[in-house]
Amino acid sequence: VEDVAGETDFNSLTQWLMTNTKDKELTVLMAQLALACKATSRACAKAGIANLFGMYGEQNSSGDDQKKLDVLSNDIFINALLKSGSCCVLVSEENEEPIIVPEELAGRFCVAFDPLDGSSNIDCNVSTGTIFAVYERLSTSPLGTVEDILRTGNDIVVAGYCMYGAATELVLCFKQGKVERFALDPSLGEFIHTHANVRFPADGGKKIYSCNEGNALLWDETCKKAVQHFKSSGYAARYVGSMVSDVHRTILYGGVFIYPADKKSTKGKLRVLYEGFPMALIVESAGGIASTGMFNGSVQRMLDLVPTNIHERCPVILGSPRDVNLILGMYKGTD
Ligand code: AFP
Ligand code: FBP
Repeated sequence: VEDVAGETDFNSLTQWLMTNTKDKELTVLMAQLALACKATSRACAKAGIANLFGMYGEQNSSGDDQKKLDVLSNDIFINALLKSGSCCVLVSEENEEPIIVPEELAGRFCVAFDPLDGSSNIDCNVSTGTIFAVYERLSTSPLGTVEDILRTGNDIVVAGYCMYGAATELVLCFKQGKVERFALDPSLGEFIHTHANVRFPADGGKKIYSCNEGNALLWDETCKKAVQHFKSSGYAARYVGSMVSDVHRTILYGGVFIYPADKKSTKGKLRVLYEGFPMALIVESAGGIASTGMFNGSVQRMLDLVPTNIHERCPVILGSPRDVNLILGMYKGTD
């Protein structure tokens, strides 16, 4: 193993974007998103020292209590995206209303994002992440509109997440493209391309099921039966409680991540625009399956949902075809 200091040739995100994206406005947008991820990574790493643990004292669009780092990371992303000059509509988990970018700063893209997902994990130094989806606007009016972003996941131009874990990793997927991994080199302050064309393990990978089983009594019978099946088939339970970490592990190791609807949360917990859709595009592009399970009377491919509200929720079943198909088969009555 060579010392990293001996390296002389770096595959940076900047260079990767310039080679793979012919669209200059999109390249600028991606560079600003990466900058915001780096700033958020730094804030998470210094949180204990800089007195950034703990509550901010307000509630966000979901009625969740906001942490200081939720507010800080949200400001970081909004400022970076406004300065890109490439965005016309921004939707953040932390803002009840969409931000319609003023004409003098506006560009062609709309971004939905959760600036710091899993923030209930922050104060005990467990991984968190940012999740985002980029759309290209439809309207030709001077200002973007909410309809520009209330679209199916099939219209996403770029989906990505950044994980603030033992290392900071950015995972990107351009439409009809491959899934690419970049790791932040803290000494360079640069994301370095580490893995091209990330795919689920071909055989379904490790036998892992991932869900908040504390809710099991509220689940439907099929979900209970599926998890019982995994338990009796030698599966391991793994659940971080940060979607980015749980999905990242599911893609790399295999298995299934489930956040179902239940008797209390009849649409599940996770948000369509900035959790379900971007993760679904990445999972499908890596060879996995992302479904809602039984939802509104049918089993639906997640990317086909048509959201009618920017903070809409949906149930999530995603992972290796081996495991997701087993659950979907149970819903369809074939298993
Ligand atoms: P927080 O940002 O409030 O921690 O929520 C994170 C999250 O939306 C997602 O990252 C997790 O998968 C999910 O919640 C965990 O939810 P439970 O606490 O209900 O298991
Ligand atoms: P690894 O280092 O092999 O991952 O083992 C970790 C560990 O010893 C503990 O950190 C953890 O609490 C436990 O295994 C998890 O075990 P299980 O796989 O039985 O859930």
